[in-house]
Amino acid sequence: MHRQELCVAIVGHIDHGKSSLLGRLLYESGALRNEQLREVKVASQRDGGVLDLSMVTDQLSEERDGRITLDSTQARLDTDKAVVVFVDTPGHQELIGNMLSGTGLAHAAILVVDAARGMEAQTYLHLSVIRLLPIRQVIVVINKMDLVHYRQSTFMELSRAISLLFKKWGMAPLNTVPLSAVEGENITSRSGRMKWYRGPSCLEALESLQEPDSLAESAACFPIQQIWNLRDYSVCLGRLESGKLRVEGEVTVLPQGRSARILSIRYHTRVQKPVAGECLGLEIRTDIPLARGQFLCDAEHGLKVQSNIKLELIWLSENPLRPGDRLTVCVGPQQSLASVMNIVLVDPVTSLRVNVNQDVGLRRYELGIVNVQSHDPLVLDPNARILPLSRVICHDGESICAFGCGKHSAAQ
Ligand SMILES: Nc1nc2c(ncn2[C@@H]2O[C@H](COP(=O)(O)OP(=O)(O)OP(=O)(O)O)[C@@H](O)[C@H]2O)c(=O)[nH]1
Ligand SMILES: [Mg+2]
Repeated sequence: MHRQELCVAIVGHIDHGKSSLLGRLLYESGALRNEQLREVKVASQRDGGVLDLSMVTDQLSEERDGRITLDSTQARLDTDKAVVVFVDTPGHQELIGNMLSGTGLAHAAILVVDAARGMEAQTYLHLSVIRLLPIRQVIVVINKMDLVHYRQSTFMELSRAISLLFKKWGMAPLNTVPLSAVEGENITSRSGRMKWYRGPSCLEALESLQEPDSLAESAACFPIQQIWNLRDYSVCLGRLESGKLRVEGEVTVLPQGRSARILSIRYHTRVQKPVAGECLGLEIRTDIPLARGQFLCDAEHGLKVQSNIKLELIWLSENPLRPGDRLTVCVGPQQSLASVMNIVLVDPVTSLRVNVNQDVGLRRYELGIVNVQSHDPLVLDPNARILPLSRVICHDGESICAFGCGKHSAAQ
């Protein structure tokens, strides 16, 4: 049976045990090579003797010496039921950029919470990242149950609080799994020390994740990367992000909203039915000159072209964002300068919204809803089915200053 690869990001507050959990999962599933295990054993001996499985992914000497994950790393687990590519991400607030670059690839996430410490600042911020991307399948893991003597009441209290938090954001975890990464309880098989728990082990929860949605079912979307406008037709190169295209099919050119006909489809050799994710050359006939940054879409595309845009952002720059500021908004291959009209500050814990203090502005690592007027109209997918047309990055001319998702104001 063909099994699709599923990419799972492991996120959560610093030191809550993300790397230890991943190392333990790989170890107990027999996915570690002998030399990998030998190397981790030797490194652990130098460091006190107890096998430290966080070193499976924390391989840099700075990571091992500082006992902290600095950058995202990947590890693969191939079981009878699933093929999972894990992305271990750093929990330190200052490393949110590295956390984002790893998490952006994921189809699902494990949110790790320390049983003894409960939810902390990055638990909330990472949940906001998951929501904005959006990652729709989330497993919550309550780790370090050994530190609370595997008490059911501690687990119940914490899992209730986490479920409430998810609910505030219109989300729900698929499972909430109590475990101990260090003592290896409830990792690949049910724990004898938490007989009160009736749910799946961590591995069982992972194996019941849904495979990624087939993008072929969404509307066709082909961003134009390169173009040659010839006398009778145009040749465009790009990647089919979603949906299907066919020779002689009618498509709409966005943002202009003009129609075009596909004369031929080329992918090394002539093909008739390209699938989502493939890089293609298209011969197109239309009555307007085509340019990089435009899109070819199904006539029934559901996408919106607008300049008045509502962005939900995590602000990353040291310089706060204030109404009246200008920034460059990037959505897939499109970018436009935009003026900030107003900013609403969102509390990642309570989900409450207040108008931002205009003198203070939106500060680093804060979450905000920012209304902007873009100078050029942008194509966005308000339903977040075509991810490159929903995710937004902003830069201030020098560096990336925000990450988030975009919605047209009318869609709110
Ligand atoms: N008692 C106990 N300690 C744990 C458990 N899991 C992890 N730890 C300890 O918690 C500390 C942090 O573990 P890591 O796995 O490095 O945590 P992390 O979430 O990957 O940390 P960052 O990547 O830096 O955010 C280490 O000292 C681990 O040994 C657990 O189940 N029980
Ligand atoms: Mg780590």
